[in-house]
Amino acid sequence: MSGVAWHYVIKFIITGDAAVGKSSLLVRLTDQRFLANPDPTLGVEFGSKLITIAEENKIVKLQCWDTAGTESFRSITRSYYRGAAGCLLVYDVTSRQSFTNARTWLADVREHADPHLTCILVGNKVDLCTPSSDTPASANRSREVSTEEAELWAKEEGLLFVEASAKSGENVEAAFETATRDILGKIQRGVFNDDRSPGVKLSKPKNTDLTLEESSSKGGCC
Ligand SMILES: Nc1nc2c(ncn2[C@@H]2O[C@H](COP(=O)(O)OP(=O)(O)O)[C@@H](O)[C@H]2O)c(=O)[nH]1
Ligand SMILES: [Mg+2]
Repeated sequence: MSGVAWHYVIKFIITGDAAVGKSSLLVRLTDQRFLANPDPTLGVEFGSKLITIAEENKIVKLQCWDTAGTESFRSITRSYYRGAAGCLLVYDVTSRQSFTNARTWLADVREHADPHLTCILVGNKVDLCTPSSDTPASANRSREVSTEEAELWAKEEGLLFVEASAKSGENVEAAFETATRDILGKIQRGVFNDDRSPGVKLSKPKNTDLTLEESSSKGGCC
C-alpha cells in the first residue's frame, strides 16, 4: 500500500475475552472476509485500513492491534495499550461470561491506556441471533446479553456501543467509523495533543490546517 494519502493515523486496540471474534472483526475490516475456523492467534496481530469520514472530509489510516494471546499473557498489555487512541471492547452476545468479563478488560484499558481514549463496546456474533437463509433458526444459539442491557452499561461507563457480526459484516466498519468520528471530534477540541498522545498522528505534526500528504506503508510498524 505505497503512496497512500491520509490526514490522520489512529491507533486502535481490540480487546476482550478469547473467542469473542476479535481477530475475525479485524479480518473483516481489512480483508472483507470471514474464516469459520481461524487459527487461534498467538502474539499480537496487526491490520491496517484507510477509511474516509466523508462529512469531515478526512482520510484516516486505522492501525489496529489485535490483543491475540493477551487473554493468557496479560502482563504484556501495558506496552500494548500504550499510545492507543481507540479501543474496541468486544464481547459475544451469546456469551454472558464474555460480557461480564468486559468489565475486567475495561479496567485494564483504563489502567494502562491514554485517559482520553475512545472506547466502543462491540457486541459481536449478532448473526447467531438472527435467523437467515444460511443460519437456520434451529442452529441459532440463544442470545445471552440483551441490546438494552449492554447499551445501558455502555452509557454508564461512557462507552460508545454497537452490535455487530464479523460473519455477516454487519456494523464492522461502522464500529470503527463511529469511534473514529468521536476521536476526530476530540482532536478538533484539542484533547489529543500530538506530542503526548502517540495514538494519533497527523499528516503534518501540530498543523491544524491539514493538507494531504504522501505516506508510504511502513510494513506493520506504528
Ligand atoms: N457466527 C459467528 N461466529 C463468529 C463471529 N466472529 C467470530 N466468530 C467465530 O468465533 C470463533 C473465534 O473467533 P476469533 O476471531 O478467533 O476470536 P478471538 O479469539 O477473539 O480473536 C471462530 O470460530 C470464528 O469463526 C461472528 O460474528 N459470528
Ligand atoms: Mg484472536
